[in-house]
Amino acid sequence: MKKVSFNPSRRTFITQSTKATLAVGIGSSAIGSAFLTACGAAKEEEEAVSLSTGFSQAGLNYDYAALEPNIDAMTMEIHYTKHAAGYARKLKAACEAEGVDMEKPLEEVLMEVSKFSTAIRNNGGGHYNHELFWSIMSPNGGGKPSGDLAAAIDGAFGSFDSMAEQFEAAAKGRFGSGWAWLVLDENKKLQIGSTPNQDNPLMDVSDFQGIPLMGIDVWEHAYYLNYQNERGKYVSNWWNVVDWSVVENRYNSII
Ligand code: MN3
Repeated sequence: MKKVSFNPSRRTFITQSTKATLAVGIGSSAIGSAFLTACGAAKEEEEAVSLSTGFSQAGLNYDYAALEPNIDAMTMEIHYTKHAAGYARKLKAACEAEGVDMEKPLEEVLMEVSKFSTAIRNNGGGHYNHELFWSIMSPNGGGKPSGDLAAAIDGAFGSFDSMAEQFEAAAKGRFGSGWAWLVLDENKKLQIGSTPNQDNPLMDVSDFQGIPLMGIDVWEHAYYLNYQNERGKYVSNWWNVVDWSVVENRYNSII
């Protein structure tokens, strides 16, 4: 009988080496470590606080009804007090079970999330993503960014409208549940992409890498009560509540 020797196909090899490359992640880049330093520094310096996401819910800066008609009050209340609160609670439980030091930035845990359980990946991502999401929305939102971020958007995408078009396409095109993002990549270039479930671009397991500046939740729980199946309408209206001053602060703190 002919002996079958182990001979991995090229396809297997490529898959494995791609995974090995991805596992390094944004955390190993210069911008990744600058970002982590800024997250750590935020504990002492109040003005840098927008960059750091702790392990607990920080609270909303506006009422549940404040983003109407773009996002309805009941969606906001259920989203914040049930969905997001659940991620925060389960993240803490998982960190306690796995001995994760909750004194260090959550961002650092996410950048090496491949070392931890699926519970930390799902709930750590869920908690981080929602905290960012609440912080970049405001009843006084809308309009366009200004300053360096506006110039960077023009440079990377040609115009604000072209950026918005690409961002909407990423949000509408994400199959199933997930998020669309505007990030700074390891070369400090703006990029748009999306991630499934509660993954995010900080995670070493994500194939879309970067420092999140802005993200939109496209899980059905984020819009279904008001928009039903019309994710596209929700995404288009979402621009009315984006607080560009916060997104600009994130950009200016990292760049
Ligand atoms: Mn959500």
